[in-house]
Amino acid sequence: MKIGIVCYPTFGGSGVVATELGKALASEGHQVHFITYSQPARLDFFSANLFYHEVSVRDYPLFDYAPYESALASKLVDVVRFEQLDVLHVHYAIPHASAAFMAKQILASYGIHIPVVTTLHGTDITLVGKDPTYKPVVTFSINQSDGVTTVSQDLKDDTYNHFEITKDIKVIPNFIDFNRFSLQAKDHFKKAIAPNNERILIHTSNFRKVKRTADVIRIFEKVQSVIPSKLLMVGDGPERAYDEQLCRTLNICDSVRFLGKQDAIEEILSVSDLFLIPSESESFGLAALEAMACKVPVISTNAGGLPELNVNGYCGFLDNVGDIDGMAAHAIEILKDDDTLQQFKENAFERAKDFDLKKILPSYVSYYKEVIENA
Ligand code: GMT
Repeated sequence: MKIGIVCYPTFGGSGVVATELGKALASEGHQVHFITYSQPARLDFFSANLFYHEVSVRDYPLFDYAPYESALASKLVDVVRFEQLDVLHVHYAIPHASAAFMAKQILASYGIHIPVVTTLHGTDITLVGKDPTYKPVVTFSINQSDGVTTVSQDLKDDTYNHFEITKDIKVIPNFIDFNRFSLQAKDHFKKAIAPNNERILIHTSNFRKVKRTADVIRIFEKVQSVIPSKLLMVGDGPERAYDEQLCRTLNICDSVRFLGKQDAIEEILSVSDLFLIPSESESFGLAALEAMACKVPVISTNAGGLPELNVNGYCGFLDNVGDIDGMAAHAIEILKDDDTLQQFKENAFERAKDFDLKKILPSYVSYYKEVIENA
């Protein structure tokens, strides 16, 4: 197949899923065309089946806001026509689904029919999409898609609950590529972070409010008062400055390292003992799956799609949003002795195998075929 993929090219979960999906499809012999405003973060190598088409937005003094959606729709028309694509797969509804609808209408005037698959990733529904600013456009463009997928059953339910959707939605969960995410020997790095063999806790995110990163710090503060440990905060975003200040207030700066954005996240996960993801809402929790693939158990909230990934008492624990005491107690339970920790680590790895790329990729391929046949 010739597949067009539209996504945010950043480190965000939806962009990562889109890029990894495109790479995997290309390695299976499909021709994959990424259409986005800059080179996707993880598309940093050459493959004969991978193409990148840049959407450039012409600025003009009249514009306070340059019209990206129109530029994207125009680029989609161009790429679909000249590359003769079979299907367009857009990740994150805003504004990709409506741009794809616009392109589809324009292409129809050339006698070209292009099926569109929209994958909803989370905040495009739970936070941004249901805001009245975007809701009519999001609802319309989901209903006009030829196929719609969500990354969890919970996000599917949310979509039906908050929007008037007439389409069937298929759940295809996030996946993990074990070729990249697996435990690596990084003893020198572990020694540098935890010279006295302290436990290492880790959080990775974009430090947005929805991630409740201050809860990470507060949970850690309780854990380190019982078990010698260190905390790695990976990523960057609006809450980081507050979190750094909170570490000072709690007098734990010596035990917390803010590492900023990191490419080789699997190396940092490889030295970690416990992943903390106390999010307010999380449609799936790809970051937690990446941790589990590297044998890191997970303390999470029971929000959104997290219960579809994290299995309580097996590969981690789930607590209510904001239950800092509960999450700290469960963290201590996992970290309290080597045997317990090792068991949770093995279980985390076993659970991650359910989301192996090799198992999930065929679902996308057969869904494309179904959508193309029925469109
Ligand atoms: O986690 C983020 O804030 C990034 C966000 C995105 O849209 O790029 O991630 C969402 O999509 C990921 C991939 O499908 C999911 O694993 C994340 O759970 C989801 N984030 C939220 O729902 C907050």
